[in-house]
Amino acid sequence: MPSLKEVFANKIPPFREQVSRILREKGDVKISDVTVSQAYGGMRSVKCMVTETSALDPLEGIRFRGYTIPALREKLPKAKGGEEPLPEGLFYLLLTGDLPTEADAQAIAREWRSREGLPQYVKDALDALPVETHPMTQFSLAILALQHESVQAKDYRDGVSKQDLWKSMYEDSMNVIANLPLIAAYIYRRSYKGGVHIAPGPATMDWSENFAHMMGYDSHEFAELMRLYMVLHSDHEGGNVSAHTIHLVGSALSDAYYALSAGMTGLAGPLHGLANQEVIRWILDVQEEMGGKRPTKEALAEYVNKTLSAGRVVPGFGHAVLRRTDPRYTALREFGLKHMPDDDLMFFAAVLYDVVPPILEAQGKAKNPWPNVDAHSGVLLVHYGMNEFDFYTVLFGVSRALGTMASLCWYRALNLPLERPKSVTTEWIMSQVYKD
Ligand code: CMX
Repeated sequence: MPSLKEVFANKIPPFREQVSRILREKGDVKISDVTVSQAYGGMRSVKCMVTETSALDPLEGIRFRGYTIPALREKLPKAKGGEEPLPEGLFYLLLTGDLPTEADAQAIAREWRSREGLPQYVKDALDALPVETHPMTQFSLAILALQHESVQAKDYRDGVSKQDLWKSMYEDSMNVIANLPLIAAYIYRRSYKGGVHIAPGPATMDWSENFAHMMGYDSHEFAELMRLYMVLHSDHEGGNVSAHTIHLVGSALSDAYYALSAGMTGLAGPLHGLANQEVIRWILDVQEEMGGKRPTKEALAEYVNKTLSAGRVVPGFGHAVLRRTDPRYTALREFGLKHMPDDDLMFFAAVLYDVVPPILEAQGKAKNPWPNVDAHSGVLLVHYGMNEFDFYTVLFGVSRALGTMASLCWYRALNLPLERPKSVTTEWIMSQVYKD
């Protein structure tokens, strides 16, 4: 059976040729225009970058290499005795575009486990920080510290040809992915469990199961949740803040560690990945206000209105691209209905689903009133006893590495150039739009 690196290597020449041909023959064809609103408004919907691993349709939601989430849950290999897809298989799909066999996924599981090894200096760097330091700060810093191990940085120094830098990018990507669960678990245990660490489990454990184990969660169900969680958060096309940051930083030939560390600081923003911790805090605040009782729709509506009148957003609702319920939300909801249908927070999530969209619609500002992935993830984590909300975005970050590292390998394989859009001044815009 060829290794993942060999399969990837074989895909590169024909795809390089295809992209060169498109550029040669159709390089001047226009695919997007930019309006003044888009220039000021965060470049919404401007089609100006290429990402192969996934595509986001406003109505249908995400497709990973053409596969919807329900299709992936059905088609990707599962762990022994498990029903959720293995992130190892998803990574194979994201990198190669092909569905993996069970043996392909197992080979990656073994390879990631064999690449584990967190240097002491990374642990020392983390231990030098106050324990209350936000877990995302610790996460980004630890990835940056690990840059010392970068194979690409060394290859570049040694004068390796640009054509071949994808090889060291692949090595860095696989190494960093293998070690993210160790970093994240180290942060979790030092921040919340008195610094009592848990060593990696036996090599037979898959990536997610071992991650759950090192955090201190050994149930079969929690390992299943981690597998699903790691698949769902892995990629959301190229324009979101974390993926775009990783692309931008990587385009300077910065290695995987620099790029990923930077992307994680973007994921830490409350309008992006940090929303998952905000949602659960917000729900628990509501629960407290209701005296711990299950809320009526009217009482909940009042609380939503109070949040909006205070000039705050309702976390977990809305999306920059999606215009329907996020299918990642639906997948998490299905997991909850299967494993914890009677949980109080499941009930809360259901009532919120009924109450929030009509209020946001009536307010008339949010373009999408429906829930996003963050509206449900915390509910499931709390059920299993993970109440450290500040840590949730780290879980998101471990997962987000899968899509963004696969993309970074492709950016390097295609030798995509430095990203350098043109900025303009308001004076220039005025000179263009008020010509008469
Ligand atoms: N509650 C209240 N107001 C909202 C809202 C919400 N959930 N979602 C959007 N709006 C408001 C925006 O704040 C904006 O108001 P202003 O014009 O006063 O600035 C207006 O509606 C238009 O926003 P939009 O075009 O619909 O949405 P954006 O693309 O600007 O922002 C997002 C998208 C996700 C940041 C926004 O919907 C939001 O803040 N949601 C709550 C936070 C959240 O759940 N984030 C997680 C997103 C998923 C992820 O990236 O992980």
